[in-house]
Amino acid sequence: MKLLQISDLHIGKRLQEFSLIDDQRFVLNQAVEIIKKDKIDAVLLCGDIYDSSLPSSEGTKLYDDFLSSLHSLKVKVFVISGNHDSPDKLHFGSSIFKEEGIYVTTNIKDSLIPYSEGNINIYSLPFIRPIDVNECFNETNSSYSEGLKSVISKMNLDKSKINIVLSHQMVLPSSGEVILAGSEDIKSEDGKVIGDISTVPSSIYSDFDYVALGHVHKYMKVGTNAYYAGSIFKYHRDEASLDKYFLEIDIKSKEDIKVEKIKINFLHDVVKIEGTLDEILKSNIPTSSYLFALLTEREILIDPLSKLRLKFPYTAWIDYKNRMENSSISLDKDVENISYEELFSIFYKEQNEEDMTKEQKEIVSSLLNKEEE
Ligand SMILES: [Mn+2]
Repeated sequence: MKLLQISDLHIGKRLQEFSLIDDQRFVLNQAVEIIKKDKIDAVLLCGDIYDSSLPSSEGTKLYDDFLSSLHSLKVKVFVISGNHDSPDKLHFGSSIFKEEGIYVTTNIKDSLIPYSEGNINIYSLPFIRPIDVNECFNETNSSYSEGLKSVISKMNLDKSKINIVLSHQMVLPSSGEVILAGSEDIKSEDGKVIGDISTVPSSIYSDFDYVALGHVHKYMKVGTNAYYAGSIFKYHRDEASLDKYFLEIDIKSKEDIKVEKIKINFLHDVVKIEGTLDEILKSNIPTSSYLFALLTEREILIDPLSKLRLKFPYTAWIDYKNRMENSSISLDKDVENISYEELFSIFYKEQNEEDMTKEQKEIVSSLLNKEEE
C-alpha cells in the first residue's frame, strides 16, 4: 500500500496582507499529480486543514476542489482535525463522505475504530487534549500523555496487523527536544520545546508500525517510523530556509516500510534577505518571492517598503538589523552629576556599540546648547 502524508495545510492562512490561496492551490495540485504518477492508494491529511476555525469561503472552496480531485482519482482519503480546525465544522458531511472513501475523524470515539483493508489497519486520532479524553470516558487524566495513552489502550491493537495512525500532537523525539519551525503558534521563546505538559513522548506510539504526524511545521523524524511531514508552505519568515515536503510511504510488510521525502515546489517562494536597500534591490532573487528584508542601514530610511515593492511586489516584511533595542542600559555613574553630553554619548554607545564621532558630538552639543537657551 502506498500512502501520501500531507500535513498542516492551514488553508486560508495569510502572509501579512497577502492571501496564500493561489500558493496553496499550486501546492495541492502538485499533490494530485504525485498521487496520479506514483499510484498512491491513500492520502493522509494530518490535521490543521484550515488555518482558522472559521475558514474563509475561498478557503472552503479550495479544500472542496482538492477533495473532489482526490475523489475523482478514487484514492482513499483520511482526514483528522488539528488544533486550528473546528472539529464540528470539519465533521460536516462525514457520514456521506465515508461512503465515497473519504474518512474524516474529529472526535475520540470514532478514532477507536480503524479502517481495515487486508492486513492493514488505519487509525485516525484528531488533536486531543486531556479534557476531551476525560469528558469522553469520564476519566481524570491530567496530562496529554496520560490522555493519549488512555485512548490508544482502548484501541486494542491487533499486533499481527500493520497498524498505521494519523495523529496531530506535539510529540517529543527520543532526544527529548522539538525544534519548532516558527509558524506553529505555540509559545516557546527560542523555538525549542522540551517536555512540558502538552507534549507526549514518541514511545506512546510504539505499538504502531507507522505514525503520520501533524502539528510541528518542520519535517522531522521523531521515532522509528514516526514522522512529521511539516506544513505545506513556509508560513513564517523563520521558515524561509526550510524545505517543505510531502511524505510518500511504501508499505510492503511490517518489516518493510519505506518513507520518501518529496520536496514541494512553490508558486512564490519565501525569501529572507539581508543587506542595504541598494544591495537588496540589485539582488537577483525572483521578484515574485514573498520577501523578508532585513536592512543593514544604521539610519532609518524613508519608506523603504514602497521602494522595495517596486521591484518585489510581494515584500511582506521589513526590519532593520541594527535598530538596537537595548532596553536595559546599565549606568554605574551618578546620573545627576554628569553632563547631558556625556549621558548622551553613553546612550549612543550602548545602542550602536561604537563611540560617537567628533562631528556627531559637536552636533549633540550644539543642539543641547540651543535647547538650554
Ligand atoms: Mn499547524
